Amino acid sequence: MNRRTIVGFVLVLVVGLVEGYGAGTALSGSHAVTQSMTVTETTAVGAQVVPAVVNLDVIPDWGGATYDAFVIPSHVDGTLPRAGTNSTPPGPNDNNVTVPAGVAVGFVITNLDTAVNMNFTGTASTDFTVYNDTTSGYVALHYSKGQTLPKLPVGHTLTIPSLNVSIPLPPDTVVTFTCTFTTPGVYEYMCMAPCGLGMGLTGYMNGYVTVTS
Ligand SMILES: [Cu+2]
Repeated sequence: MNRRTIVGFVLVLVVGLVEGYGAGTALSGSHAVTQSMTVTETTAVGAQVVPAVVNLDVIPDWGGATYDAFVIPSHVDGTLPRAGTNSTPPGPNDNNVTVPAGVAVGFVITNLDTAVNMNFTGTASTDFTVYNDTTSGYVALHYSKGQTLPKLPVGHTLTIPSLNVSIPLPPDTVVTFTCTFTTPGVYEYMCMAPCGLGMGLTGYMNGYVTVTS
């Protein structure tokens, strides 16, 4: 198992548990996450909601020096990113994802960048877990919504401004959190850390989540 598989598996379990105690929006049929991302899905058991999982890598210098980028793992194929080729979001970029509304979507962000670009301060906008890649294995640190984050060194963030969600991405970690999009639409996500020329650039450190009904 690679680390994404392990964390993805853990996340599915966590999401399943959380959802089991949640509002319990029942699903019937499939709700596959689309756009060629790596998806981990399970079959529904009883009335439990099947979680969807979004995998994104943060790759340093993906499009040249300091053009760091969020990339769907299946698009890491050696070709140049299709970034900045469109001005109308969401556009044909390599980091747009589509998820269903009303379902707890698990995000598994693998930050392959070892750079530290800022200290993340404030409070946790939502529950999240940081899996630190250490010489003795992965060490999980869980943060709860509202918890103070005193100067956490990060390379990037995954921020969805319209939902007031901002997740710090420390260097060389896998970070997981869940998000339920209740309203269909297009949501911009971005990195708020000053990480270079990819910051704020669509297809690099910006992307879009399309939420379908
Ligand atoms: Cu960044």
